[in-house]
Amino acid sequence: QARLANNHNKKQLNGKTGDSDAAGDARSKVALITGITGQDGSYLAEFLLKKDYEVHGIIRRASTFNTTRIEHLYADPKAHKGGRMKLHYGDMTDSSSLVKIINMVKPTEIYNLAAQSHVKVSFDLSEYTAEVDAVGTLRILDAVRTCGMERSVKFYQASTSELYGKVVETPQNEQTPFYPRSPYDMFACNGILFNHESPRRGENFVTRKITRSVAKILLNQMEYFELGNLDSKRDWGHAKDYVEAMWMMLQRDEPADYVIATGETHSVREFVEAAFKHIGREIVWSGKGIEEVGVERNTDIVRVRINPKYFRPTEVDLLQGDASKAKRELNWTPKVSFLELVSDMMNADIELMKKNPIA
Ligand code: NDP
Ligand code: GDR
Repeated sequence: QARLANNHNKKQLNGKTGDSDAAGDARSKVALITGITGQDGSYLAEFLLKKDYEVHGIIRRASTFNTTRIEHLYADPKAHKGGRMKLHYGDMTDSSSLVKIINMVKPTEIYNLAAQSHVKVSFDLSEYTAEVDAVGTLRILDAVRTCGMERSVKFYQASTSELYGKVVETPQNEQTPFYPRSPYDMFACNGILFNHESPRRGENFVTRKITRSVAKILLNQMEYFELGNLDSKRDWGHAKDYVEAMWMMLQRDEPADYVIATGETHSVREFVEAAFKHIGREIVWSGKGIEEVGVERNTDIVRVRINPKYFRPTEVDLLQGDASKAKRELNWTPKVSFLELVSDMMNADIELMKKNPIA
């Protein structure tokens, strides 16, 4: 069976995979997603299942349910059973679990999305973050090699626009300094994804924090909320658009790194304003530095305050991506605009807070 799977994998790589809609081959494709319970993992699983993939995901043991974002993908959500999605316990810090899972699943494509992904937390948990995000990636690559699958697997790495750090040039593209190199001689792509958000975004990232809070304000469940740096600028896209780009990268004949971004940049302040505008209210800013507040026009009620505890030891001030290579080579363009993203997240959080005011 293993030999068959291997032959089949080789066929996949030798077959027609040059364009971004290899739908004819998709039925025999097997994807392994690390981080399947996260924002991107859940959208990607959904996307690949629609393309008829057999989808496997690695989940880690937690004391509370961590499968909320993918529950709807089970054939029988109540019993957590059935369908073409299969979950396996593992951890990015545990090599043997990774080897066992890869050996058993025999994936044709691996999407490595697992990470301690919160930037502020990475300063507090630096060693653990490096273990999971950096050494974890190494463990996956080594596990592929240990299983003798480096010639048959296509590998997607969730890379990040954070790598650009301090502004050297804008917009940032694949040529902007930092040059990842792989000693693994395999089909491996870095998706250098700029910030992407959705109603499934973790609650402590700034966009979701804002949309949750503004929804609560609308429903009179909260009077004001606190933020850190209002002036940092991000290139925010929709996660649904971005997982499609991940898949497109692995359908090419040759591996390459791609920036995935909208090309637009907006400040945290603008995001706040747009979220309030969505509920028909206007925010005006007054005061300076940590004294600055966001006041609701015509009411004089303070809705946003600054709390220095949300400042970062070092801040990335401005991110704006240039995804023209992805447009050229993958024919990828984002479909969801900034204001549509804000609306999508606002509508979802208003619904959520109506149903469950303590969410
Ligand atoms: P999330 O934080 O929503 O999801 C992270 C996933 O990784 C979760 O499934 C989490 O599991 C899992 N995970 C964390 N630690 C481990 C571990 N030790 N072993 C196994 N699994 C683990 O991130 P996103 O979905 O937003 O992002 C996906 C990837 O893309 C991440 O690597 C992120 O750093 C990167 N990225 C994200 C961007 C964005 O704007 N969203 C931009 C650029 C890069 P659990 O549910 O149990 O916590
Ligand atoms: P980021 O996302 O650090 O860009 O990392 P986040 O939403 O956490 O911060 C964006 C900007 O908002 C400012 N900010 C606040 N941030 C949070 N979380 N909470 C606040 O209260 C707050 N107030 C202001 C931050 O200072 C920052 O400038 C995300 C993650 O998905 C990473 O995994 C990924 O690598 C990068 O995007 C690209």
